[in-house]
This record gives sequence, C-alpha cells and structure tokens, in this order.
Amino acid sequence: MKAEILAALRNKKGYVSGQELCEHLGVSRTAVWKGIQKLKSEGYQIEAVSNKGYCLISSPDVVSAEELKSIRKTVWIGKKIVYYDATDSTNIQAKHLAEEGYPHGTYVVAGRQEAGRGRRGRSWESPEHDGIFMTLLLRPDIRPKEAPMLTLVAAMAVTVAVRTMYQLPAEIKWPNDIVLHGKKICGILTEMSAEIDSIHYVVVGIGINVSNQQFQKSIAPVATSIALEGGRQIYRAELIEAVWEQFEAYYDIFFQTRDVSGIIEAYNSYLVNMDKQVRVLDPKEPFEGIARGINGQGELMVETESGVQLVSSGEVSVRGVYGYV
Ligand code: BT5
Repeated sequence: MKAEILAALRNKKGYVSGQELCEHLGVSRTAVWKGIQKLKSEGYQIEAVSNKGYCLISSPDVVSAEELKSIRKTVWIGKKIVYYDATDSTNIQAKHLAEEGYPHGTYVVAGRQEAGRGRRGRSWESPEHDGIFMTLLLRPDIRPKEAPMLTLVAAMAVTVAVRTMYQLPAEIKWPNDIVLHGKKICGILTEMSAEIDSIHYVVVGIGINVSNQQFQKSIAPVATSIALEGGRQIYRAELIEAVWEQFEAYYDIFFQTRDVSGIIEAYNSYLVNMDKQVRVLDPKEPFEGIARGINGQGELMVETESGVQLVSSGEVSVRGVYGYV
C-alpha cells in the first residue's frame, strides 16, 4: 500500500486528492490516511491541504522495497525486490533465492552486510546507511565463458549512473572497480552456478560507497565515497534505480552479440588504465605492460615487449606501476 501511495504521489506533479487516491488504489479513505501517516513517520514530508489533497515535498534517504518499487522505471529488473535491513552478503542471499527458483531480474538489497565479500575470499566493508549493497540475479541464455563479461556490463552501468547523476568523473579500473579521482568507490563481484556448457544462474553483486566519511585503516589510502568526492545530496534509492536502468541498456547490447563488442569504445573512454603502464597481478606470473583497452571478449589488451597479452577477468587484478591506479 505504501509503495502504491508513494508512486501515485510521485507520478503527479502537485496535489493528489484523497478521493483520487482511494479510487486509484481501490481502498477506503481511512486506509489512504493510515498509509500517509506511516510514510510521514518514516521521514517522507507530505503536505495535506484541504480541498486539494496530498503533495510529496521530499523523501528521506531510505532504501526499502517500497521506496524502490515506487520509483522503479526499469523494464525487467526489479519485478521482484528482496530487502534486508542486515544480512551476511547480498550475493549469498541472491544465490539462495536462485536455488528457490526466483526469476531473472530479481534483486536483493541490504541496509548493511555482516560478511560482505570481494573476490578470492577478500572482504567488502559494508557499514550501515553509508553504502549500497545489492545483487542482481540473472538466468541468461549464454555460455559460462561469457558470464565474466557481465562484470563489465555492471561497471559501465555504475560509471554512467554516477557520471549522470552527480557530474563526477567516475572511471573504470578493469575489471571490477569503479574509481573517483583514483580511489575506489565501487566493487563488483560476479559469481555463477553452471555446468560445463550451460548456466543455471549468475549473480552480479555491486557495492557502492555513497556517504562514507572514513574507512578502516587498511583500505583508507585506496577507498573513497561519492560524498567525499563532492557528490550532492545522495538518495541511495535513486542511484540504485539509475544503475539498474543503465544495466538494462548495456545488457541489451551485450545480449545481442553475447559479447562486449558493442560497448568497447564507450568502455575504453572510461578506462582509468587506458594507455598507462600497469602491473597485472596474474596468480600464475605477474607482469607489466601498457594497457591498450578491452577487446570484444572483455579481455584487457596489455602491450608487452614480447607482444600483446590478453588478460581475461575473473581472478586477475591490475595495478598502476606506482600505486593503486
Ligand atoms: C571487489 O572485490 O571489489 C568486489 C566487491 C563486491 C561487493 C558487493 S557488495 C554487494 C555484494 N555482496 C557481497 O558480498 N559482495 C558484493 P575485490 O576486487 O576482491 O576487492 C576487495 C578489496 O577491496 C578488499 O580486499 C579491500 O582492499 C578493498 N575494499 C574492501 N571494502 C571496500 C570498500 N567499502 N571500499 C573500497 N575498497 C574496499
């Protein structure tokens, strides 16, 4: 009910009469009034004027399923949204939901994570209210070797959403970090359940530092948040919606060819490593070279003395020769 009232208030500029709300939602005036009181108690500023009705003046920075549903503009992402105030990891929860049969496009979002995860057993700092912690469940008809490219699709979505909403120069550090002014604001963790040639499901986890003012000592030199880099008043729900809208757009392009050939140019234009000397932390053997952008398979092309090496994502990290980027 709250989500429907919110959506109705948002869809109409100016006032919506109580009568209109009752008819639109098919409920009594008392039910509408109760819904409005509940929203007010959660921090929504709603003005009520006799003979005119209700008007939404401002929304608090809440992330709840109701809030997200009321601003949803996506086509297939978020038909089902599962919200937790706190959970271990949204990737873990998304995998449980996948096993229970939840559909393609479902996403999980949490107020905080108690065991937020990075790649290769690393952890993701996930303090309450300061960040976005969410995971999208996909059941794509693609081959397992194509799934890591979804990390690149997600990186494009976050980068473009942050640039558009806050006019900040977000860049991509291949394959799974988004950086602002050289420090990390976002990490992406893509995991899948698959057989040799078919995928059961993929989960794409995205963590974004939104209003963090500080970080634990160990990551402070390389981590930052949108607020610390000058982002205006941030409503996490709006940013979540913007990321998913962009994700749908880039996913469509990806899905047409089952590769990232359609986004190479845009991706490379945001690539922080482009034409820079990088150190590739390959678990087998680290090496250095100059990053020359991605190819259609999402591999980073690194020019070395012995020729161009193609680095596939997954486990590998890339560093600047003098630091993090
Ligand atoms: C990542 O791994 O960057 C992937 C992070 C994905 C997090 C999301 S949150 C929603 C979903 N649910 C999860 O449980 N995970 C996903 P990796 O490239 O391995 O980087 C991890 C490293 O980043 C850590 O070892 C730290 O050095 C650093 N780090 C940890 N927390 C950070 C933070 N909040 N901001 C910036 N850097 C951080």
